[in-house]
Amino acid sequence: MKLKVTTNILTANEKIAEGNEKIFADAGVFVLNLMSSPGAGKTSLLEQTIIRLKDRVKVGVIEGDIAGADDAMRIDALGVPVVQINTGGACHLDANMINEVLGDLPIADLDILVIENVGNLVCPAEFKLGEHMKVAVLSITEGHDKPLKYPVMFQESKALIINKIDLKPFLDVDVEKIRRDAISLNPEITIFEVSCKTGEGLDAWVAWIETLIS
Ligand SMILES: Nc1nc2c(ncn2[C@@H]2O[C@H](COP(=O)(O)OP(=O)(O)OP(=O)(O)O)[C@@H](O)[C@H]2O)c(=O)[nH]1
Ligand SMILES: [Mg+2]
Repeated sequence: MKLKVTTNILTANEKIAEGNEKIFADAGVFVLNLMSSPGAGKTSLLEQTIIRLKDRVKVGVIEGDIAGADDAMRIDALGVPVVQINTGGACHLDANMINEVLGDLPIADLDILVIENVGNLVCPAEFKLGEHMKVAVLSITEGHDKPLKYPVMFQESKALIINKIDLKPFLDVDVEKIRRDAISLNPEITIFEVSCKTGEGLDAWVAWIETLIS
């Protein structure tokens, strides 16, 4: 019975996601769903990406958090359009939450819309929002066992950003194992090692994003 309910929720969500997909196609905007555990660096990556892109590319952002507008304020400070969704407890965004805020963004004027999902390594990967692609961020502070223990996010993502590599000297973490395991789960996944603190690796990530929207 529980499985049936879950299946119905996912089916209902999928229908709304298809509607979002059409809205995004009509607006000509590329949509990226950014996912990770709490604190892996999604907003930091977004800030660094916007700083590098915003002279050439029109970026908009939807922020998803259980509560608060901290992340939206960080993005607003960079002068790009942003809407904050508070899920009020839910551990992920769903397609209906996205549909409800689309009128608050100038989506027809945007080249790329980034949706920062609620910090959670499990649930966000299971809900389609109508995005063109999902991207996972994993901080090396989370440990090298995460891809195999939480496989769905890595299987669903087109790219994996391994963040906080500036902390490598202080940690017993095997970054090569993260790479190997992510590839074993998803042979097509594109992997970037970055530091949002030092800027290392970010130019390659930003160049890759630009190839997707050009
Ligand atoms: N040393 C280091 N710290 C980082 C890096 N990237 C982010 N941080 C720090 O990690 C913390 C969390 O970063 P956020 O960007 O807020 O993480 P988030 O994934 O958006 O967090 P939630 O939205 O709460 O899930 C902050 O204190 C950042 O300054 C990095 O590359 N290196
Ligand atoms: Mg954030």
